[in-house]
Formats: sequence, structure tokens, C-alpha cells
Amino acid sequence: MEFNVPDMSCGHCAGVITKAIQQLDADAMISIDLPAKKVTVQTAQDRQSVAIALTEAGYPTN
Ligand SMILES: [Cu+2]
Repeated sequence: MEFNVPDMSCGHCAGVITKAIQQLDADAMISIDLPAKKVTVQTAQDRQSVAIALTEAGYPTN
């Protein structure tokens, strides 16, 4: 699944986002495209759970 994360702007953001997703699913495969502000996640969790985790970490998705 793919998320647009407009507030993601640097490596720190990417780190926070990675951690938030890993707390939800330690086995998640996460790939972050910083210039495109895009996060791709392979996880058994549903899309809404990941979106909520990102929002709670301070990075709302759209
Ligand atoms: Cu940042």
C-alpha cells in the first residue's frame, strides 16, 4: 500500500515514520521516497491502521 505524506521532509521524518510503522508491524517492509513524499508499506495490517499510526506520529496522510 502507498501513502502520500506531505509533511515528511527529511531523514528525521522518515525515521519517525519507519518507527511508527514498525511498532504496528515489526515485519513490515517500508520504503520511503523522500522527494516524492511517498511511503510504500508491505504489511499484513490494514490500510486504516497504518494511516492512523502515521497520523498519531505527527504525519497525516492524504
Ligand atoms: Cu523531517
